[in-house]
Amino acid sequence: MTSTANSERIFQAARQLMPGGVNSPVRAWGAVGGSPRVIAQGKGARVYDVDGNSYLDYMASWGPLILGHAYPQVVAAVSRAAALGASFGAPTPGEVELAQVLLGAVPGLEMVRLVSSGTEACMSALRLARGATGRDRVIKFDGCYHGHADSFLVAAGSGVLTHAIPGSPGVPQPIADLTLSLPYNDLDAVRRAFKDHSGEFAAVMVEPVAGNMGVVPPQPGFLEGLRQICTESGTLLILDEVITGFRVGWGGAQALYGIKPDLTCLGKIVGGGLPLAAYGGRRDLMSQMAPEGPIYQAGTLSGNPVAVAAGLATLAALEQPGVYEDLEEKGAWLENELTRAAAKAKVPVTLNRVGSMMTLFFTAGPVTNLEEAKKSDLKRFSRFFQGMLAEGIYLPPSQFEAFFISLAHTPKDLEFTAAAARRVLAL
Ligand code: KE4
Repeated sequence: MTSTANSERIFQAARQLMPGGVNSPVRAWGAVGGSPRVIAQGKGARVYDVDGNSYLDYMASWGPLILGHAYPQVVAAVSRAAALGASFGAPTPGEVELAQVLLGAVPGLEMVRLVSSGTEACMSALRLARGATGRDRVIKFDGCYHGHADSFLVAAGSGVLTHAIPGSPGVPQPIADLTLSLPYNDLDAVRRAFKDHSGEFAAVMVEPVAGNMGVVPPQPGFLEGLRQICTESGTLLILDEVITGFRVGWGGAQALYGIKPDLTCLGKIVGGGLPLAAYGGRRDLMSQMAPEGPIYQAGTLSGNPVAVAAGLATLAALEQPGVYEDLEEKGAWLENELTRAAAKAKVPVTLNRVGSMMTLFFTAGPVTNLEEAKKSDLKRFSRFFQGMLAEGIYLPPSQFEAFFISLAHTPKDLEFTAAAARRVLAL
């Protein structure tokens, strides 16, 4: 391992210019310590820091890079689009094509709107739910993260969890009071809430596979129960598929589990690593968005043609036959190897996985909700993170995040990763 002097120098300079030296809190490595690597380049399954160190990347930029970095067809499409002009603030042919692809792939989409981030997608879907139902309250789940809009920073996951931020200063209490956060996978808690506040909920917003407390799959019946409760009470079911969309399958988690939401949020993969996200769903709901309807949402760069080009090229590659079988095979192989390595080293772990997204929790488990996820030994996780980094494996710097396998990870890469894990877990 060569030095990290350039990373440290650049990061120290960054800390004088940007809060915590980063443009998003989880990148600061607060939970694992040490100085974040400043990344200069990505290529395939690897990223390279400014000191020339190379790492097998399982961060995938928090999910989008399912093809691996600098995928040739994505680079070519982005270059072509950029040469035609970066943005017009006008309809473009690419956004129509991407909308058609999304509607063809995701069962719950009858109409869609493109935006620039998952936060924007989720906050817009909630505003639509509130406007369409005339109700104000929303249910979310502890450990789930739907971006940083005020209504969602209540018992949120991801960076809010990693940095143990209770909610966030700056969120007005009357806004926070409209959000009820319940334990994930706890249908009885949901039923009680609807009994106590029947007719008051505009929406239930849920990650159909939670990724922001670490990976926590839905227990059998959980999503089906939410669907039924929402249908019976005129509450809208919003699936936040910003991570799971095109990650766990071509049609996302809603196709995998056979759940038809009223609204869906997408992000990450649909932009191929560029700033593009989307929300959509039932036509009778989406048609209430301005200018067709009265509910307002807008964006200068929404449907940006360069980001759309990256998204179209990414989805074209994912639509090829065998893609998700390949990701499932790689995920299952690595899950088995990591589980065996931990057992051999007598380290209590729980590995939760859906397809190519997984989390190795340092707790005996099970991990079916946030309370159980928080039983993880965070010091042990940090040692694992740092040990794997020293072996040239780049994992997300938090126990409460997912790590991702891309199409670019080869069997050799996975074997290298498993061997590194055996050494690090045995330390
Ligand atoms: P963005 O605004 O970060 O594009 O998306 C927000 C969001 C919404 N919904 C889900 C399920 C998400 O996972 C996210 C963002 N995910 C985090 C990491 N898990 C982004 C990383 C970061 O905050 O830097």
